[in-house]
Amino acid sequence: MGLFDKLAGWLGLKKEVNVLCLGLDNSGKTTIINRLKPSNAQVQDIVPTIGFSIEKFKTSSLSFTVFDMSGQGRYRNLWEHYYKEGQAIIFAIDSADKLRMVVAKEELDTLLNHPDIKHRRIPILFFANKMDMRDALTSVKVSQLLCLENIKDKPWHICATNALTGDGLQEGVDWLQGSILIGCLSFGKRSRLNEFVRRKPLSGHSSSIS
Ligand SMILES: Nc1nc2c(ncn2[C@@H]2O[C@H](COP(=O)(O)OP(=O)(O)OP(=O)(O)O)[C@@H](O)[C@H]2O)c(=O)[nH]1
Ligand SMILES: [Mg+2]
Repeated sequence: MGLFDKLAGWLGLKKEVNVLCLGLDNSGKTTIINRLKPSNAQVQDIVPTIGFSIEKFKTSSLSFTVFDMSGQGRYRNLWEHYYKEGQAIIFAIDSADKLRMVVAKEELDTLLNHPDIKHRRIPILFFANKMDMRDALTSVKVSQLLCLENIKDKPWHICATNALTGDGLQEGVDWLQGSILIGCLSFGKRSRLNEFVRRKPLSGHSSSIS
C-alpha cells in the first residue's frame, strides 16, 4: 500500500472525485482521458466530443469521474454549468497550436474569474500536450504564454505530455492525486495528519504536506 493510499484511508477521504477536463478543441482531452483508463477499456478511434462525455479512471487511492467537455467554440458555454461539481480541473493545451494559444489563455482567464471557481482552492493540472510535434512549444513557454505564474490562490502544475504514447500523463495524475489529498488537510484534518506523521513518518514527502 502506497503513501497516498495510507493517507486517503487514514483521512477517511471520500474516494470519488469529480474532475472537469477543459481546453480548446483538438487539444487532446479525450485522448488523454482515454489513455488514463485501463487498457481493456481504451477505445481506438477518438472523435471530436459533442457536448461532453462522462468517463472514469482510477489511481491507486482515488476514483475519478471525468467530465470530458467539448472544446469547440459552440459548446464552451456548457463548461460553466459543471464548475460547481468539479473538485479538480485538467486543462489541456495543444502545445503546437501557437496561433490559438491566445484563445486558450482567454478561456483559462474566463474560467479563473468565474464565480464558481474564483474563490476556491481547486487544483488545476495543465497538460502541455502534443510534445511529439516538431514545432511544439516547451511546457515552460506554454506556462509563460498562459501566465500561469499569476495563479496564486490555487495549486497548479504543468506537465509536458504526449497523449498518443502516454508520456507525462502519470506524473500529472500523481500530482493531482497528491494535491487533492493535501486539499483535504486544509479542512481541519491537519492535526490528525500530524498524529499520523508521528506514528508513521512520511520520509521525503512530509515537506509537501506542510
Ligand atoms: N501528435 C499528437 N496528436 C495528439 C496528441 N493528443 C491527441 N492528439 C490528436 O489530436 C486530435 C484531437 O484529439 P482529441 O482527444 O479528440 O481532442 P479534444 O481536446 O478532445 O477535442 P474536442 O473533443 O473537439 O474538444 C486527435 O487526432 C488525436 O489523435 C498528442 O499528444 N500528439
Ligand atoms: Mg474530446
